[in-house]
Amino acid sequence: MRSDLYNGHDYYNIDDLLTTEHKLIRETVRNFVKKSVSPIIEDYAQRAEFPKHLVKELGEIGAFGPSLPAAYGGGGLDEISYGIIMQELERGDAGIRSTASVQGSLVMYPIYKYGSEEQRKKYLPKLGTGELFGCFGLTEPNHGSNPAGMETNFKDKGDHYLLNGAKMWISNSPLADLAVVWARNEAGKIQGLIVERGMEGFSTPTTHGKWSLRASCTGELVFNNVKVPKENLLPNVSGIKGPLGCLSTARYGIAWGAIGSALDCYDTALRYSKERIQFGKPIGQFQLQQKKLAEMITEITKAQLMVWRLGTLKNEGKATPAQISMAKRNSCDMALEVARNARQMLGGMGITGEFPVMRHLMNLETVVTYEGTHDIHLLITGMDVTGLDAFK
Ligand code: TGC
Ligand code: FAD
Repeated sequence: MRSDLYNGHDYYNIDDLLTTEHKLIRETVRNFVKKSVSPIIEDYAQRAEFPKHLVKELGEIGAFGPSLPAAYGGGGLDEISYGIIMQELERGDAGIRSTASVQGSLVMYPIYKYGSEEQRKKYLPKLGTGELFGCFGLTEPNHGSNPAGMETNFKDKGDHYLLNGAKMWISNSPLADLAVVWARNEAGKIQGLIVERGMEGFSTPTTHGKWSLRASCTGELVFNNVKVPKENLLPNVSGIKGPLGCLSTARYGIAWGAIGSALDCYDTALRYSKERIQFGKPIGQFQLQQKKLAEMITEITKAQLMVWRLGTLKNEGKATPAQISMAKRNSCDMALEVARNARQMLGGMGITGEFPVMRHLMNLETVVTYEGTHDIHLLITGMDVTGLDAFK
């Protein structure tokens, strides 16, 4: 069992911008990670197994939908608190943060934002505690970066809808009790449906052989003439802006989360650089290693400032999807670079499970890909600054 000595890094005194409540929330989640995640996560990742028992614990610490209203299963917290929770969770493991992102931003959020009052009351409190576990089905085998091309569809059969199609790369699908699924109606409009485990014709095969996000369970959603009750349609949104709106809330969490991976890699490399002796001195005394550490903490600090500002904009209802997209891309890119350099600083030890760095590095290959790839986010910024749409 590895000891977790992490105590945060705050080079620009960003703590001064946080409230006492923010710091208390951070301490709670950090303690949870030290007690319940760090001691077990490497073994689960090595076995490619999701620690399902953590779902209830994540509910207990308020990790699911922290910025949704408390009356609907959320935490009633501000957006900075939400970001801090995601950062601390990913400091433990991106797969654990993913679980919270999916449940809060991609399952609870659409039911809260686009659902009927009956749907909100039926599902949200149980999702908030982790009694129910959800997943989000947007990506398809033939439509990843361009979900608007989706083929999954449903037909109105009078007293129910008939759903056909398939989703792939779905976090938590093999274990989920329900899925928020995006599909095309007969008029070609994209709408959301709540599909529950046990509905005939609905299956969730597991995806095997991942080298990344190994402590998170990924699978497919297969719909073969699934009869979905009419009351399971999300009534208050139609069009691709429905799922894209959910992505904006999840991408915001990832922008904070990836900094957690970077902080853990930096923390590990910094510690190691003072302990590992080569040529008669700590490797941290060599200029080349100091350059790596100096660049890591500089880039981490820039990203910390960016997400803090984004959080204040989001609290004021002013953060644009393009601003969120930029922060998601920047944090992931930065964290990957930090993880690669930290891995090198640990030499051979860097490839082992004795240290968390290789796990974070491999996880980040997913984090930089899902919720929109690096290239897609570059094009979103490109479109925002030029007014010219590369996707059309
Ligand atoms: P486009 O024509 O640009 O826009 C259509 C409508 O949607 C609105 N919109 C957004 N609204 C909120 N948030 C956003 N991020 C939005 N982006 C667009 C837009 O204003 C418009 O509204 P309206 O009222 O005019 O109709 O749509 P497009 O189809 O051309 O989109 C292009 C593109 C590439 C930006 C979009 O398709 C995209 O973002 N692609 C990336 C796909 C992606 O991110 N997939 C993620 C799947 S889920 C996932 O990965 C979960 S991982 C979970 C985990 O484990 O953490
Ligand atoms: P593609 O879209 O095929 O892209 C391949 C390459 O082409 C990329 O480099 C991309 O940047 C590039 N590319 C594509 N279009 C353009 C363009 N116009 N210009 C320039 N370059 C372009 N999805 C869900 O719906 N729910 C989930 O819970 C979920 N969880 C996931 C978990 C994991 C572990 C992974 C790996 C993925 C998950 N995803 C999920 C899917 C994820 O969102 C997609 O993988 C991602 O959006 C990219 O789609 P794709 O894999 O089909 O790649």
